[in-house]
Amino acid sequence: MAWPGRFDFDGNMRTQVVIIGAGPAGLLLSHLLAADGVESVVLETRSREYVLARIRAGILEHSSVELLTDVGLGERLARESMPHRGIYLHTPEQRTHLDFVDLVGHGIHVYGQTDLTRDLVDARVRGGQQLVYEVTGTALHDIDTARPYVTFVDADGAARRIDADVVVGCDGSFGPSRQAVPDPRTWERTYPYAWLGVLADVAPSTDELIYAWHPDGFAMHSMRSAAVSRLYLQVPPGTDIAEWSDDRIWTALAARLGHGRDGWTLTPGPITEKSVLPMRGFVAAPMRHGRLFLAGDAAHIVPPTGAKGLNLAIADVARLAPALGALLRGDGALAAAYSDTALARVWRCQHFSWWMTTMLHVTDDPFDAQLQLAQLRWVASSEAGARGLAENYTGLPLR
Ligand code: RFL
Ligand code: PHB
Repeated sequence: MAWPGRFDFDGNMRTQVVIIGAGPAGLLLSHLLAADGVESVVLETRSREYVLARIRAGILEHSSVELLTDVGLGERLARESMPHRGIYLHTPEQRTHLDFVDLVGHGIHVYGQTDLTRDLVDARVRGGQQLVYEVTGTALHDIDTARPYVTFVDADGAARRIDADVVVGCDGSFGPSRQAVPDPRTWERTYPYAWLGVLADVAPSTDELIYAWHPDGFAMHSMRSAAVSRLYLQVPPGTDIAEWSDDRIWTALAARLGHGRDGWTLTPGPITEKSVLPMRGFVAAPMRHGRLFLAGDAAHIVPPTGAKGLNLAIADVARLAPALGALLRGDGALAAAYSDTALARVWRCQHFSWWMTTMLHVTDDPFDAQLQLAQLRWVASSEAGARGLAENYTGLPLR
C-alpha cells in the first residue's frame, strides 16, 4: 500500500493528533482540526468501501447543518438534503403535524449518514489529510503522559507506530479507546424492544417523518431521497429477521402507520436492506483521561428514537476541536472543561431519547399504554408540550 504519510524506516511517524475511527466523529474532527492548522491522522479498521456504504442515521439537527455549512461542508448538503419543517405524530386516534419552524424557528434536514460520510471523506482527501483504512490491532500507549502513541498493523501486515500530542477515540461503541480510560463511571439502559429497519426503493408516502404509536408496536416512516424510503418497526429484542418476509413487513407498517385513514395510503416497494437493531442507552465518564479524549459513540449511545446519535457525535467534536487547538498552543482550559460540558449535552439528549422512546414503544403493561396516549395527546394539543419536543428534536445551540 502506498503510504500517504511520512513513516521512517522503522515504520514510525509523528503527528499532532491521532484519531481512531473514521465515522462522522473522527472524520469531522480531522476536518475541524485541519481548519485550525492542526495536523491529524485518522486510523480506521474497516475498508473505505465499507465506511462509505454503512447505512445509519438520517436526520441532521439545525445546528449540525449550520456547523457543517460554516466549515465548508455544506455544498452538496444544501443541494441534496431535504429540509423538513417538522414531523407527524400518529396514533390510532389522530395524526398531528408538529411544525418545528413555527414552534422554535427552525426545522431539521434529512440527509443520510452515508451522504455525510462521503462529503467528509472527500473533504479529507481533498485536504491531503491522512486516512488509513484496514488497520488491525489498534493499541493506545502512554496516554497519561505528554507523549502518547498508538500502534497498529497496517493493511499490508506491517507493524506501525504513530507518536502524537493527543489521541482521540472516535471508534464507536466497540472500539478499544474507551477501555483505555481507567475506572470509568458507566451508566447503561437496555430497552426491552428492538427496531426492524428497512430501506426500500419506493418514493416516500409522506412529505415529513411519521412517528407512530400503535397497540402492535411503534412504527416510523423516514426517507433518504425522493425515491428511497427508510422505515422502522418495533420488534422484540433478538428477533430473527427470517421471520419477517417483505409482505409481513409492509402489512405491519400499513396497519401501524394508519394506511387507509383519512385517505392516506402507504405505497410498498422493493426492500433492498433489512436489519434488526437493539436499543440501548449508555454513557461513560469521564470523556478524557490524560492525553486521550473520547467523542461520539465511543463515549455514549442513545436509542435512535430521538435521532440524536449522529448529532451528538457532531456536537462533541465541535466542542473538542477548539479545545485541542488551544491545548496544543499551550492553553489547556477548554480541554479541561471538555468532559463536563460535553456530558451535560449528552445527558440532555439521553433524556430526550429516553422520553421519545418510552412514549412511543408499546410494552405489555396496559397502564403504560394509557400513560403514553395521555402524553401524546398533551404534546399534540399543547403548544408548550409541542415546543418542548421541537426544541429538543431540532437541537440545542452548539455553543
Ligand atoms: P461510528 O459511526 O460508529 O464510527 C466509529 C468508527 O470507528 C471504527 N473503529 C475503529 N477504527 C480503528 N481501530 C479500531 N480498533 C476501531 N474500532 C472501530 C469503526 O469501524 C467506525 O468506522 O461512531 P461515531 O463517529 O461516533 O458516529 C456515531 C453515529 O454513527 C451514530 O451515533 C448514529 O449512526 C446513530 N444513529 C442515528 N443518529 C442520529 O443522529 N440520527 C438518526 O436518525 C440515527 N439513526 C443511528 C440511526 C444508528 C443506527 N445504527 C445502526 C446504530 C439509525 C440506526 C439504524
Ligand atoms: C432514519 O431516517 O434513519 C431515522 C430518522 C429518525 C430517527 C431514527 C432514524 O429517529
